Amino acid sequence: MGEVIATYEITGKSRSFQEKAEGIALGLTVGSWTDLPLLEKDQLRKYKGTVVAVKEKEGEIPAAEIQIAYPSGNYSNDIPAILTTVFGKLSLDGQVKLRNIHFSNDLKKGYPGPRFGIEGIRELVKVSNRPLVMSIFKGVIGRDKDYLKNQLRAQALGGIDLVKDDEILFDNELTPFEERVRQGKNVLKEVNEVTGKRTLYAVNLSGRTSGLREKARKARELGADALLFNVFSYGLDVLQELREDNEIGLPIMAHPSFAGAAAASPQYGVDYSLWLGKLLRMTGADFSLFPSPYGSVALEKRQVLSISKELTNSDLFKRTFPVPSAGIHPALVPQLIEDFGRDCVINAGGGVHGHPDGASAGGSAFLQAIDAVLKGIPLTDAATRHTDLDKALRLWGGEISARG
Ligand code: 1AE
Repeated sequence: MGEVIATYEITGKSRSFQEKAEGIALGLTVGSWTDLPLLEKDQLRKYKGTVVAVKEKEGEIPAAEIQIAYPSGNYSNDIPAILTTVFGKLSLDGQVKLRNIHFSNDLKKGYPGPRFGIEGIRELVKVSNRPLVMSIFKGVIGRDKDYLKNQLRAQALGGIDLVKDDEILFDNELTPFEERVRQGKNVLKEVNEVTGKRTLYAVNLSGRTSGLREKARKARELGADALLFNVFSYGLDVLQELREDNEIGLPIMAHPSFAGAAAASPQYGVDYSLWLGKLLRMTGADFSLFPSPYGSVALEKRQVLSISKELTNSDLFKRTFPVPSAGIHPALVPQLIEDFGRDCVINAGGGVHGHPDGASAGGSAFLQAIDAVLKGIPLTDAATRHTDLDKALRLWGGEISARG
């Protein structure tokens, strides 16, 4: 089986990087190899990490990009073992950023990738050639089933493709998980009979890890469309378990909550493109949500573009839908399509519910904006013919500023 090659960015004293790289290659594999008797050295040689490259970077703070190859005999082919190998103790160093992990094709074959991928999801929502639109339940903690039903109905009536639970809505007495699935299905069937459009609903799969598999299978049995999952509060291997279970077999939407705890620092932790891009795709997410560069919680533009590239580049796996999110409103649609193309999901909570005429008009304003952009019509022109878009632009239109 092939090896993994990890790429790191390290800061420290200039010209100390080769030594630091050798220390990492040794420390994360055979440990105190150099002090051992000859016989043991020979036996351990094939397990030692190899420094592949050390490139000093230009800049005021001394930094270098280093690459280390880890032999496949050192770990089992699973994410917990590989992350522990390449960034276990090292993650505590505080001056090392894990930029990327290269997996050989042999290793990649041990991972499922998305079950549906972009093409499969497009078949489910019956939308072939435009960005999808998703909205989010808002303000539903402490509300009852009727409140949720009304919110779902309003969102779906606007023609939105997908509605997801808020990630902070957990199992609770007022709106229990199974009940949300049952009533979601009924409401969306009713709306479908009126509009001809079948919106999908992603229910938040939450609770203890030991109960997730059964809960997800039950959701499938009750007719759930998709699962929302707070992957980083549980771990990537839990996502993979859910993805690989054929009795679950539902699209999985990975929420980025808690991802910043490991990825937000520029100096240490894991790169966002690995966390919300490559590893989510390998372990089976059909959708990866991440903050866009334009909204309330923003990532830098180069970061979101590299996440999106990892989700959609040519690979052994199906493609994962990039879902730029957080503070999204219809005036941002031209910029989002310029950044992510047609194969993305435009996701908005406040930008749907905050529309002056309510969530249904909010959803339709997004669809009007998308239609205009794809036809090459400026939003302001389209707004003269579409009241919902016009009202959204009056509220949110204006200068767009990006982070980074
Ligand atoms: C990065 C995830 C965004 C999300 O889950 C969420 O709830 C966004 O809400 P709005 O669109 O910012 O209101």
